[in-house]
Amino acid sequence: MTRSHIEAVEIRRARIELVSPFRTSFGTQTHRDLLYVRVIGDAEEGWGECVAMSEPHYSSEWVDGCEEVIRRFLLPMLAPDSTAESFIASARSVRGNAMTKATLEAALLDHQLRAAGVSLGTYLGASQSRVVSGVSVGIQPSIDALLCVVRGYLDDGYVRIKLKIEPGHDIEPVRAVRREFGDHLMLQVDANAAYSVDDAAHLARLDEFDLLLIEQPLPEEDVVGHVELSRAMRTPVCLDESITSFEVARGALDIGACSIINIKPGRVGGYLEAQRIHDLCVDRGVPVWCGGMLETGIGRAANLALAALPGFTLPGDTSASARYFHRDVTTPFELRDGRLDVPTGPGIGVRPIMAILDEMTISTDLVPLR
Ligand code: NPQ
Ligand code: MG
Repeated sequence: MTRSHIEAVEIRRARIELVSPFRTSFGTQTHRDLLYVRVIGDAEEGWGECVAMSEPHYSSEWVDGCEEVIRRFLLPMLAPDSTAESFIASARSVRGNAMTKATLEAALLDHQLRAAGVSLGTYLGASQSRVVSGVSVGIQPSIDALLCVVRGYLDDGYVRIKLKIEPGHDIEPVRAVRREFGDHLMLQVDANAAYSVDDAAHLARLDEFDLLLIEQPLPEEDVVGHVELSRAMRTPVCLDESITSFEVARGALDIGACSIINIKPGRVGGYLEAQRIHDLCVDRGVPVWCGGMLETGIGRAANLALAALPGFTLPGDTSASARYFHRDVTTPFELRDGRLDVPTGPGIGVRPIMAILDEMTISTDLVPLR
């Protein structure tokens, strides 16, 4: 196996506008503050994209904090022959900071797999060459606007719709979409932790709409509350924010907090941890799907490799580039028959188009290995 020895790491900050504002129960996003890590070796390089937001609204991490943790605590762990596996072993000494670790892990994986000539999909155990694509629909100003946006995505070919919900904007939008598009539409909702366990009877009113699942109704820390909620409603409960590691996933399944898991590599600390959670869920007969964090092409490519594993039996939030961006930093990912192709080239299989990325770039800093 060919090797490439790490010489330096580039920290790059950039910004990209969204095609339209994305409103969730925790706020409205109009752009993405990006952090990329580029591992530079003597033979190859590797890219990783951080999924943390500008502010700690989805989870406790935020992108400036991630950059600081990478600089102060993670880069000093690297040696010229570091691999994703050796890095993740060292990084156990840093608590939390899952998205931060996942960023550097992804860049190391891309670097080492490029050197070895192996695709990330092959490395992780992908069994599918294309991945069925769903789309996440933000909270809209009116029911009419919502129906119009959903119709547009269905016309694009998306095979599953996820509606963002919050208290005061839940039963009626779901009812309207179900009525307009029929019983066969694959439909699910995501509350981003906006409810409390006292809302169980209210949330059970969603049962009549035959949703695929309800995602993260209660706060991240309230794993136990989801047990009670799961018993109070027929709609399957799926956890997103709460699942921060393999151990939390195992515990949540053991106590019956959820029957489906949304796997996001960033949220669980990387692709290796995501693969372990996938394997656990396959073992338990628990369906999983790959979430999304509005990644540009770098993160999106890596997510497609993961979503191609055999346990990913539900459509994910791995949408086309055009769902979020006018111009992606890679060759754009496009839907064909409601699916996206899993990249087959070495590593994540794509590279940023430097002329485009440079235009979006705010700063770059080259940090040599000590
Ligand atoms: C979720 N993603 O499943 C997240 C939440 C989310 C596709 O619904 C900027 C960066 C804005 C990350 C908005 C989807 C975001 C973001 C929402 C993540 O809960
Ligand atoms: Mg979610």
